[in-house]
Amino acid sequence: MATNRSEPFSEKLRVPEALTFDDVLLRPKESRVEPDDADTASRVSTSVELSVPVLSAAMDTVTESELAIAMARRGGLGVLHQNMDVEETVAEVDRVKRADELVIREVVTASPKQTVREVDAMMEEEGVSGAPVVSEDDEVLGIISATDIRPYLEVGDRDEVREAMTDEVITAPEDVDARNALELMYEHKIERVPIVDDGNHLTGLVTMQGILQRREYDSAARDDEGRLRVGVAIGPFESERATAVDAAGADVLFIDCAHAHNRNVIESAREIEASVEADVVVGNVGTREAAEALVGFADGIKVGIGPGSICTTRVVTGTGMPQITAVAQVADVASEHDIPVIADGGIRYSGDAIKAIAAGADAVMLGSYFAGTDEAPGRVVTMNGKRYKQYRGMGSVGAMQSGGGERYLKDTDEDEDFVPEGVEAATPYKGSVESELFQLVGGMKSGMGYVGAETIPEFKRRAEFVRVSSAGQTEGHAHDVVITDEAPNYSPD
Ligand code: RVP
Repeated sequence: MATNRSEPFSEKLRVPEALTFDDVLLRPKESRVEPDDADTASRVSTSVELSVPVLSAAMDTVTESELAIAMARRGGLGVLHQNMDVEETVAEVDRVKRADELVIREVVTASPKQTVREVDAMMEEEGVSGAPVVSEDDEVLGIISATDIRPYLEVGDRDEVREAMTDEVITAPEDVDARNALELMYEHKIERVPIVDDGNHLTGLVTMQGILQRREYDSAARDDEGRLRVGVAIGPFESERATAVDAAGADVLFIDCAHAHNRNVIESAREIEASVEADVVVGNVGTREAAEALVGFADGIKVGIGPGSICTTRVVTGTGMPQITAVAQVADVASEHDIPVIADGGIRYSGDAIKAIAAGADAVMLGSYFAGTDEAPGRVVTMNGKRYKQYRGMGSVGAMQSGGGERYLKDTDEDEDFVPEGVEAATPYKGSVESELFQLVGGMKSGMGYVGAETIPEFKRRAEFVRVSSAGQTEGHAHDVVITDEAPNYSPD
């Protein structure tokens, strides 16, 4: 059959160059910025700012509520994966939202008619050391603590709570803030303050322990109500999940698709965006044209076609875009519309993360970097004397079989008949996410120092790249030595 091409095929071989992390380095510049003074605050979507612009990937071996809580407490953001049903996802969002709440809403209460023994057992079971005593219609009648109960337990077990409780209760109104609550606690030497409405009905509880815990995380990512922020991955056509997690208070929805430059995906993402309150980030894409198709409605654009450590998209489909070029192309368009860009995948070192920002990203997303931490799901396994955790692509056979490969599934995929675009693997066990984040952010801040930029916007303006040869790459790694002690932020593998 004749083709209608007007250009010779050989013209296709005049190809543009596309670069990735190892192809470039940041050019050092005159600086007065000490790494400690560098401020990494940046946006992940039009209305969500983070003090640490780092996201943990929406993968079933990376982000569930435990890692999402740890990330948000330290200023980053966890994105819950979509390999669970909608109810479970809502429960996971809830767990993050409740983790550091100033006002606890699900309060363990006692009834005045219960015996002290019953209340003692209940408090032990619920893991609390005190409880407001309320009437049947939730009016606050008193408060009881383990110390109030102790003398009664010694004299008899039939005593009712009303005899043991403190009935002059210090309460606070709904709009109490942490400082006022703490002042009340110090003034009255108490550890918990029930929150009440105008009719003295219980609406919540503030505890000293909760306030002190919040203080420890002073740069945490919090919403307007002071709750930790959380992101959720949504399949491109999953409006039900989107509506449910939006109602549960999710802050950013990530329309999660291996190739978001697809008309059906874009149409559906646009509808989802219009129907929810949360910001909606759409991805993944890797070209200027894709960015142009998204800037009209997306609150953020996620970039990455094939750079992931467990991703085989490029070899299976022959398609992809080296990540530094992909980020820069998308950022060219997105920045004109003031829409944040997230560089997703392929980041192995802190240096890669800050290079992605120099190329135009506002935040970075990492999978393998966090999969080995305690807070990621899955257990530690030992192979050849080294400890690992499982890490698998969401387009791997295992993830697709368990329902999580939504982003890679095609209509033609039957039950066991997949064309995977990812592998199942293991990643070295790393301990707590706290030290991993410390190293990642520390390295990024040092990069800002070398370029002489105090803030991320300034860094993006000042940063320039140089092209690195393969000899230059070799020179950049530890070379001609035998490493005797592992560094916490570098492994030659
Ligand atoms: P990495 O940090 O290099 O491990 O990459 C993580 C990213 O890889 C994810 O955020 C996602 O965009 C991508 N991914 C996840 N699963 C797969 C796959 O199976 N191909 N790819």
